[in-house]
Amino acid sequence: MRSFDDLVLSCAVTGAIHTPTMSPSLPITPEEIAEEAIAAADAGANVVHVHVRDPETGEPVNDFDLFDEVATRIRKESDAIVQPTTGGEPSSPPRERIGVVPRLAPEMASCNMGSINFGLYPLLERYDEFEHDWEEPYLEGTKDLIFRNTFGDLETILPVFDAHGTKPELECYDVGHLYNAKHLLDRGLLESPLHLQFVLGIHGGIGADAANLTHMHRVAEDLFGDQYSFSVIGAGRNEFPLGLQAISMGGHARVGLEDNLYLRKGELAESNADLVAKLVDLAAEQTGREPASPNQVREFLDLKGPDGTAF
Ligand code: KMH
Ligand code: ZN
Repeated sequence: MRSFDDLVLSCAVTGAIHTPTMSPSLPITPEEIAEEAIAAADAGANVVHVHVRDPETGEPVNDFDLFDEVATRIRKESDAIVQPTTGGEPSSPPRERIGVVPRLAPEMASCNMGSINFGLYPLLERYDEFEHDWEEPYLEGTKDLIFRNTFGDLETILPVFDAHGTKPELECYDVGHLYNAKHLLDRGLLESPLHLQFVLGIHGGIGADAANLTHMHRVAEDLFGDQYSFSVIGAGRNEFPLGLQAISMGGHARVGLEDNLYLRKGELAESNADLVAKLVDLAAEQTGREPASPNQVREFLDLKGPDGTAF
């Protein structure tokens, strides 16, 4: 693993997992998403991971005009690294979702390392009724959702990252995805050093427990030696325990309303910034590690810099 004393602290501000009924704090419009990202950066996040939603209904969409508006708004007020998703609205094909890279030419974007079942339907049990008509069928529909990222898709989309100088953050939802990344590296479709995001606790991927994080780290050590860095996403209530574990292992972490709506048991987070501030405090107290500046992260991850983007 590549060592870096300070933290790469990402904040995923809205995502495509949770729906408006689940939290009044979930940002929906481009203005709200940008404001939440800027406040999260002020609280210590150096990378802001963005999805977009229909401004009226909050339904996740792959609208590149909305991505452009969000990225431009953030850039005006923050030097945080803007990392748009290529996971997007998960039922759409990767060859559509990748369109945000040529449109924004971002410094970094997420890249999902394999296909998985992506079950959000268990969330249905927690709510009696929904604000918007689309919410229930959207969640129910994930019973048969395959979040598609085939080898053919990756062979097609990775050169697009390369063409725009966009560093892929490799989303690994299971151990097999680490071997996919190794395969793509061996074939020259990925370049060292890699930045891996271990995603634990998505229904369809690896379970969110400490032993699995340790295992994914051990496998990454075997496959990539000192040519990788890693961060962790713990879905739901696992966000802070796994985040802290990763930080104590020399890794990094992501928080945000995309992955977790609660500040603590039974208490909905009022903002993404509150989630960032909690992790910053825990990390400082427990490990002495603090968030790096965005430019220190740019140097560590060898990013092209904000002037190289199209927003
Ligand atoms: N949804 C997260 C579990 C992406 O946007 O490309 C992982 C993610 C993937 O954020
Ligand atoms: Zn995402």
